[in-house]
Amino acid sequence: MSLHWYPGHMAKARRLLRAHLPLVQVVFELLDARIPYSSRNPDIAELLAGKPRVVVLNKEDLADPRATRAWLAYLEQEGYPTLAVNSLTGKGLDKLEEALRRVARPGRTGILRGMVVGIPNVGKSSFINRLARGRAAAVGAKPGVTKGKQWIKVTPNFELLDTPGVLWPRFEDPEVGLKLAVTGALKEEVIDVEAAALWLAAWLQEHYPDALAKRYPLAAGKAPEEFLDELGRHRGFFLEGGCIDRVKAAVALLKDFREGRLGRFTLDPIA
Ligand SMILES: Nc1nc2c(ncn2[C@@H]2O[C@H](COP(=O)(O)OP(=O)(O)OP(=O)(O)O)[C@@H](O)[C@H]2O)c(=O)[nH]1
Ligand SMILES: [Mg+2]
Repeated sequence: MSLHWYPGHMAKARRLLRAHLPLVQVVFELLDARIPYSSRNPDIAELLAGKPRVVVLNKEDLADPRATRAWLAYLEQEGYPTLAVNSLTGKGLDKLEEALRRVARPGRTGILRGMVVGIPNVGKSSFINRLARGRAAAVGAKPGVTKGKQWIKVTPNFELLDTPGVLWPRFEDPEVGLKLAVTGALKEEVIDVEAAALWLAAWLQEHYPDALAKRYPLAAGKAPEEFLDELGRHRGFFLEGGCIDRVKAAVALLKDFREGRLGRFTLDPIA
């Protein structure tokens, strides 16, 4: 994975979080239910130390339900109320009120203010929109949609601050970078799309051997490279001169995975 992706606006976003922390009574830490470990920003853990926190495993509809149950139990053990949520349908949000009651009290004005933080594209704006029952915040399938901060009134006495996604400058473990790439947290321009897709195909073959062949019968018995070529050929993705366009095939595979068409997967095992 490229090491030159960490943009200046991320440092700015981190400063924004720090500056607004004193204004809120609670922080919603949004994690991607498919990668609860890899989507956790180690930089932010330090920033949030001591602040009341609710952990939200978002996109639960895309994660393996068994793994989600195990992750919920594990994160609760850390002492944070933890919910598994689908921000598109609202599934799981009924548990929010009780979680809040466990950790937070409104401020002096009687208004409870919360800050929603998490990596790019994890669904921060969607989560807020669902709670506010409207399209209060801009949402998009690409990382980096929310550029600045925005306060949204969920109810007359509950307000949420939407913030831009924040990553950290270096992934100690290259698998963390690959998992962030395949789940859509990194901009397509800064990742090696083909390497990410090949890694995903190999991962699926190892952990859910039937998943690829179920969606793509042509994948049966093929190594990842060969599978990607076949997929490109089958879809008619050719470069000028007749070579298979493996990048286009890679993008197609990643899109299917991100939209849940291959099934529900959790890429992070509990340590
Ligand atoms: N399947 C599924 N998709 C979701 C869920 N929540 C959000 N999404 C999708 O994820 C994408 C990103 O959502 P956003 O709400 O823009 O994410 P964000 O964290 O605000 O992203 P940035 O502002 O770019 O940091 C959009 O395509 C959403 O429709 C969910 O619970 N399940
Ligand atoms: Mg956003």
